[in-house]
Amino acid sequence: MYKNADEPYKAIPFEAAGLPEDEVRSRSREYHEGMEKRRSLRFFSDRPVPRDIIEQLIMTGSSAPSGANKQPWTFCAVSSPAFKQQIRQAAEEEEYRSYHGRMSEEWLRDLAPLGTDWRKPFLETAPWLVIIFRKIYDLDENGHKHTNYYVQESVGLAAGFFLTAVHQAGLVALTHTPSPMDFLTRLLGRPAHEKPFLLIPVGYPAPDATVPDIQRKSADEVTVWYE
Ligand code: IYR
Repeated sequence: MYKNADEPYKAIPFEAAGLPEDEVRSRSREYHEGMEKRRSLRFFSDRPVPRDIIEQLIMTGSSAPSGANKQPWTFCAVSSPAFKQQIRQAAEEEEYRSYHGRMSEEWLRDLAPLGTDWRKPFLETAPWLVIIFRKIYDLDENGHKHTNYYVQESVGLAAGFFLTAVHQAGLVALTHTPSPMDFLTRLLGRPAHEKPFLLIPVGYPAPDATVPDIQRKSADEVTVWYE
């Protein structure tokens, strides 16, 4: 629900961790080591994940910073087999068209190392599909529009926080982008000012899951220092 923006500035104390540098260093290293193990996975187990766990993961996603603290996102969490089946069917129809003509030759060549195709069985196997919507504006109870800011950036951050939480919890996820994605607005009955942003299957990995043999860039490749 829309929160009234006409609130004055009010500050409260911030609880600083105040850790020694060595502790900060070892925490940075350990966190990085853990995050380097994260992989996008396409092979899920059908082992159930209780709803309370998904809610915790969503609340970590929703703790992300956002433009003017508007939190311009909705997380739809789908475990209903009927909904998952409809989503898979609609996604595969779009993906089939994408892989058979809509995507450029260059795009298809770029995807070859990932081993993807139009088939998306994981949309039914994974116990949960979390679909993040971006809210281009908010509506208050009188139907008045209220602007959101940096919506793309904000929702990208929320998705990143969510994926991090999934990984830290010991679960796996895929950032899936069936294109176009408007069928999700229709199937999930979302209002027109909410646009699908990412479809993220979440669950346990299949016992025989594999991942593409690809590498991440090095620190030198992604960093420029100005000291
Ligand atoms: N949406 C398609 C294609 C796809 C596109 C990119 I960029 C990827 O990194 C992976 C897949 C699909 O999900 O297969």
